[in-house]
Amino acid sequence: DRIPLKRALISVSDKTGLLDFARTLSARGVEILSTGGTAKALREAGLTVKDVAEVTGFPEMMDGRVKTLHPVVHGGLLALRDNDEHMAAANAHGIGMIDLLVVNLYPFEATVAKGADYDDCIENIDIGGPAMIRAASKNHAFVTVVVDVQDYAAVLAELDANDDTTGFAFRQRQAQIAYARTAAYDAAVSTWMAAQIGEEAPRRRAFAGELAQTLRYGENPHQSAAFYRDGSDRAGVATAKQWQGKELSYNNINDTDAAFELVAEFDPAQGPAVAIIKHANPCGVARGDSAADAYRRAFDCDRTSAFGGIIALNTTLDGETARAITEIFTEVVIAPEATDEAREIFAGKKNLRLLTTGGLPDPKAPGLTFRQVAGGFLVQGRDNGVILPADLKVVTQRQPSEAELQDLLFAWTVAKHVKSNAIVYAKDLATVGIGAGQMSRVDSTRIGKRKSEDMAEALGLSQALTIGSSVSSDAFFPFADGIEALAEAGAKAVIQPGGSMRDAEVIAAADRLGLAMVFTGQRHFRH
Ligand code: 93A
Repeated sequence: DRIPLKRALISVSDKTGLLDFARTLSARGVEILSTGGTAKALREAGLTVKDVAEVTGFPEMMDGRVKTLHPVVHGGLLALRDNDEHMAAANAHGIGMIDLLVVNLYPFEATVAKGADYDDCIENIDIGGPAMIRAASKNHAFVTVVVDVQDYAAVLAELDANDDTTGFAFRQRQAQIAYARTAAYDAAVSTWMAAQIGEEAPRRRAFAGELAQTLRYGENPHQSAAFYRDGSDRAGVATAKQWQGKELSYNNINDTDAAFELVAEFDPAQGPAVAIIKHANPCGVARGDSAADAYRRAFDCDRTSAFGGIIALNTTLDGETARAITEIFTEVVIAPEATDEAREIFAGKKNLRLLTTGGLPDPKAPGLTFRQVAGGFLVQGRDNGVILPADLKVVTQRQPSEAELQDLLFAWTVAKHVKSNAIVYAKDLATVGIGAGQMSRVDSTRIGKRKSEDMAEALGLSQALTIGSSVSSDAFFPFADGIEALAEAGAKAVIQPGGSMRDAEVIAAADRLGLAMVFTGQRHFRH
């Protein structure tokens, strides 16, 4: 299965590493065919190359749309060398075999990312490149294909170790990588086109991703894992700059994302906000007069759980906040920016990872989320619902006060980022008790209350922090018992979607217990 490498076709948009690679191939006696720009670059470096145009007998035409789409090229890639008829056809038509195909595609994804216009994006859809890649990959019994500049070294190593031949296993692996590339490429085109025609619903969509990082393991050490980028420029963990600390793990990435998406809900123009995340749920979220103040108030929601947490800020990480954070062990801090002073303080904590994103993601932006099920996966639009004061409907006799209204909206926003059933108690724009991920809403209510009592005790306070709080529920209360549990915790105001069959009973209970309650008309399940 060893195939000697005699003739290569090189056609690359990204010319990184090209000259060294081609020079080494040349030195090993490999004949090089090439397209316009690639041939020019090689010639300028003093290498001998043959133009594909010379082999096909056709010039590159139509602005380069037709360069390599010719039987002389595709016959040379697809012919089975051990098939007499194939070889007779090749001889009859003057088709020479191509043993190595090196192609990287027109930079479609990068063109879209830099905001190019429609025609520019269209012109950057590569046709000849994917056609050759797919042909060479199909014929991996004889042909070696390379689609990534990072694989040049592996090709040379394979040749080195095997007397200038490639083995079947190597070619097969390269073909597998190549099909991943063409599939992702077409998916990127389809995704872009969906955006052009305003097709937001995830119907008839292909999904693209580019490997960003092979992870050491997944959620648990016996699970393998990798991190893919989807090519979007949404500010967040996938596009952030990491300043220090070891590689993020699977769980770190998941939690960092949850943390940053949550704080991004809070407009920095209205002041700093900080979220602390554990197991993808917030264990403290607060706004504050300063970032440090917001951090301390978030920390005071549940100091026990905050240990080893992931912290996100909606504003610049400054020195004072960095100092406060380093008082306990934290895994990751993510913020739009960090001051030099903050970075210096963190530099002393080798295990702490610091990420900066340059900005905040838009909570209202469209997008898709995925979930695997056995035999398939679910796709939905991201939960970009945002409630404004004008959307609220007061359903009780008592109106919420202005301060309660602010806390209700704050708690509502946090609850959107808490696993269902979610109950969030808030006071003065800080969470004071969070009940997450319970099968019964009453249980979430009780857990939030209990955690608040534990914290009050730890802080040496005389009463639970939930007394006088405002509470959010991510979905409606099916029965009045949830409202009764909230009143027992000392809550004074409630925000929830409404829409239960027993809304009347629930509202009557709130009135009886002296609570103010508002309906949002929108639900925020999160599983
Ligand atoms: O416009 S194309 O789809 N038509 C072709 O026939 C074709 N053949 C190769 N683009 C084509 N290519 C692409 O040209 C390659 O995939 C590569 O990205 C690029 C290299 O062009 P140059 O050598 O002129 O820089």
